[in-house]
Amino acid sequence: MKLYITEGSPYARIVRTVVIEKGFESRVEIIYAKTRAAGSPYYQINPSGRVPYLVRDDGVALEESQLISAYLDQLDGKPLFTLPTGEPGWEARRLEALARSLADGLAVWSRENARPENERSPTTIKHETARAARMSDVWEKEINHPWMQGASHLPINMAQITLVCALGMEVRNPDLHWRPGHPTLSAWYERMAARPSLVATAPPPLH
Ligand SMILES: N[C@@H](CCC(=O)N[C@@H](CS)C(=O)NCC(=O)O)C(=O)O
Repeated sequence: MKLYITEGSPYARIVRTVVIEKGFESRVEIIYAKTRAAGSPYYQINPSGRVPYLVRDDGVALEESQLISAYLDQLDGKPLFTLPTGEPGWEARRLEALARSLADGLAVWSRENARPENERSPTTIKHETARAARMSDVWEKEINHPWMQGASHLPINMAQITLVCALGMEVRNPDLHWRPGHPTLSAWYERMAARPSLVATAPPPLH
């Protein structure tokens, strides 16, 4: 299988982390795609131009990090990320959605930062800065939820992976400072980000 990614995409990082957690490194070839560039050859492969994108061995291709993660998880018949039933399952989904919401806002902000300076929208940046601050406050409390608790040597879940990939965007955005005032979240992040799959997929800082 081929997995198209960019090094800075938190969504691609979610899937790359799943690949490693599943032990699928030899089955999934990682390919760097050129996104957001007119005429990119990647558009011949994925017309939407987005990553992550998994092209299966049978040629069928999948978009969307949640779908790709679920597909990979079930591929060997030994899923790692099955959710509990009933209320604990809704809590797990709620927390994953909350982590994804933070990632979505941070992705919009990063996209804005990547534009030429005279095309950036101060209104959008202000909006996303405020959203990230509110969401970090929420996560400072939610991180105590039993579903989020974990150590780098315990099994990991999709809400935890998604939140690490969202918060890890700090190295790509010099104006994102989610740590001050959030000691519990910061300590949690340090613990979780030390996990080998998350170390291996950490985005390189922007320079
Ligand atoms: N909901 C999608 C989001 C994917 C996404 O937004 N990818 C961005 C990179 S972070 C992208 O490929 N952007 C390129 C473009 O918009 O042309 C997922 O979870 O996979």
